[in-house]
Amino acid sequence: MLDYSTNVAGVKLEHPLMNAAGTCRLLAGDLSIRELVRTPTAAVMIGSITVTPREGNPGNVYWADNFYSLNSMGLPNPGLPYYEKNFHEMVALTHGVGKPLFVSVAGFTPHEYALLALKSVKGGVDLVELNLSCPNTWEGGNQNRIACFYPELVFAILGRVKREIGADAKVSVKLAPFSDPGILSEVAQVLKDTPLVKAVTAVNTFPNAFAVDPSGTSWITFADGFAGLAGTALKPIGLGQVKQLRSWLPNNVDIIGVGGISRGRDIVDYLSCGAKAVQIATALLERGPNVFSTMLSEYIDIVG
Ligand code: RRO
Repeated sequence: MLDYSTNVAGVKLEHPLMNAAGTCRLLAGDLSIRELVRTPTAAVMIGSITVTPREGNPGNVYWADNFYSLNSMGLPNPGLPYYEKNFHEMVALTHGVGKPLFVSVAGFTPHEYALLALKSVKGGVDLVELNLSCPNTWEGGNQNRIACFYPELVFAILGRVKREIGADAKVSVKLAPFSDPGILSEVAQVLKDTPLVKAVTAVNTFPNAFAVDPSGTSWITFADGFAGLAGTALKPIGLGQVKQLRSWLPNNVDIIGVGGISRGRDIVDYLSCGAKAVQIATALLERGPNVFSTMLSEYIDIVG
């Protein structure tokens, strides 16, 4: 038996491929935990979850073609009470098939991040991904800031979470794509200086992309059509972010690559730039759960 196993943040994975946040939120239904545990995904990632339930943004909030996807989902999820009630069963289901359960959490304040992280750890999840990069929430007509672009805010959130769950907890921080390498290096320095951070997930979608249909109307109807861009078009950006982060972060901080991964070749490319594992969202949403076995056999064909 060949060994394709890897390790992120001290969590062993059978191979490097798992689903990304934004693709699985519930115990039952479409792309639910029950469905994902029947696939060869290396881990099950749920969320992002928030303290209070959210319906998500109204209207057409997802669009994909061959080269990219756009979404303005707006964090739809049943909220922390649902997860507190169900973490036990979720963990039992995933551990029952030998997979770890990861949860992506999204707060609106440092306190909310800490609360979500604490309840997740108490619920028995194997890794908490702090989503500091959601591009799609608006309040009173104003778009919320994306936390990871503000090094002082990143510092405050990490400090608050560390106080609540301790520096030994298994935590990854999900970042947006940065166009300014200077700010990315500052944020990397903050991550490096916080022992809580065992991994970085790079990258989230590129904020406020826009596309029109042939009649000139935006595909996305919420927020004037602005939406996060993912899919194949994001891959060179994701690889560049992973490579920069790998050069700045110490070896005890792992990188989980995400952005435009849809073939075995893409997994190999992310690993060659320094990722230890990878996540898929658009490929999974577009092609369904069979995508894991297809991509894994392509990956194995390449790496032997
Ligand atoms: O829910 C969303 O709109 C969303 C989130 Br939280 C995120 O982190 N990234 C994204 O593309 N969409």
